[in-house]
Amino acid sequence: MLKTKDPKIYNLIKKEELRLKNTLQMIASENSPSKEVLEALGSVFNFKYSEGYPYQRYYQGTVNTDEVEVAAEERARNLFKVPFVNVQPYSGSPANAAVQLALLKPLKSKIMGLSLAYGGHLTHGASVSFSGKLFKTISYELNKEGLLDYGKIKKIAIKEKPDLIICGATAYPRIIDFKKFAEIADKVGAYLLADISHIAGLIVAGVHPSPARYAHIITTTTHKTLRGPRGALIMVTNKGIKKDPNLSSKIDKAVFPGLQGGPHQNQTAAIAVALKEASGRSFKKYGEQVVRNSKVLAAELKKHGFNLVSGGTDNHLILIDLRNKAVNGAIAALALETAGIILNKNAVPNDQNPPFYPAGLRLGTAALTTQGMKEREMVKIAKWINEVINECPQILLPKTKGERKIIWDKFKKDIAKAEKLLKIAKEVKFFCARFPLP
Ligand code: DSN
Repeated sequence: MLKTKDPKIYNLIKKEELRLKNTLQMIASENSPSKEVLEALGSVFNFKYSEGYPYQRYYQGTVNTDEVEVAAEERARNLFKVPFVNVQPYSGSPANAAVQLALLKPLKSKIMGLSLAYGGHLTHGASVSFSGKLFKTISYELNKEGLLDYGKIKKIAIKEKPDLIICGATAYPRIIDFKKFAEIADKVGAYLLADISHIAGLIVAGVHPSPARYAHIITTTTHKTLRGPRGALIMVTNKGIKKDPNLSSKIDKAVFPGLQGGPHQNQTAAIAVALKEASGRSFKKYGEQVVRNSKVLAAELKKHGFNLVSGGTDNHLILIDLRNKAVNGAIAALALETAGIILNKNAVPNDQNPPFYPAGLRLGTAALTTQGMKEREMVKIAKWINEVINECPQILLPKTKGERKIIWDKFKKDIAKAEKLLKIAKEVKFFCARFPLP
């Protein structure tokens, strides 16, 4: 037993269970999968090497592994209504890397994606990631209202002629118009990749439009709103196959042997379980409730005087711009953690701050909704968030890194003792007891 054989790790697991139980999980990219998903994840499929694809492996003993991978593929194809899927990517970044390896020529081809500073992902062409280092890149931003400006995106695409346009984001609270992106990509002859990692569960639940008719390729992680284990899928659409009949086999080759070795088949089994769960009626209700909760939370935060990027939300996440409150995002995120509210600091459009001290906060309702919270609970949570932000010092961050660190370290010490926040943390703990983890 772990408890006796490795008490250190056992105790850390128990402490993490307690932390999850006693605090509000509002990181927009997190969720709690079911016990059944975790059972598959911890299963004997963890042992198995199975390089290759079902019925064409480089290792023996894959008779059951093949069936698991085929089941996951079949479930994903049915759920997302696509003709082809690869379920092997270890996570979202390798999935996007594989797509880029399959479609693009290093140093020659050009990627166009949403800028990291405006809610894009590292792998959408950010200069610090492989995608920005291996390929030419050009980014698009949000407009003054915090919205995707399709007219401007079209102009950039016509001028820059990218080979791959990526739509999808990690911090965009509004509906993404995949049809408009498709018109732009088609006009310039680019491939369109829809990275739906954040919204996959909402698409399945029918509360966000699907890109299946419009994109050539779709990638998604499986652990966010989709509520599975960590992992990812790469899907090729009918439109993608029409553009390039060899696209599916290019994707397969890019994942293995191009990028990865043996697939994590325990993860594949868990993905299969999650996909079955997501195809049920209750998952549709779940997705609807996620969005309802998000909208109520946004409306309540606005009543408390918070500025929200784009003015609100259509999906599972909200981006607060704290500049009118004169509180830095890093300061706010740590104060909220002290009060038992877990979310992340985030850059907002036109953010002049360094990335470690951005001006905003990103929060989501996917995990809270899994625990059974509804509109009433969102009203309460907005009130707590407001109380915490009102307790935050309005510190003007110094320009140099060293000076910022001194202020940050002092703040960390002080905030851990802030009575008002510790009182809220107690209330949060009591409140959370009514909403157990799955
Ligand atoms: N880290 C993920 C998120 O929080 O959105 C993206 O990879």
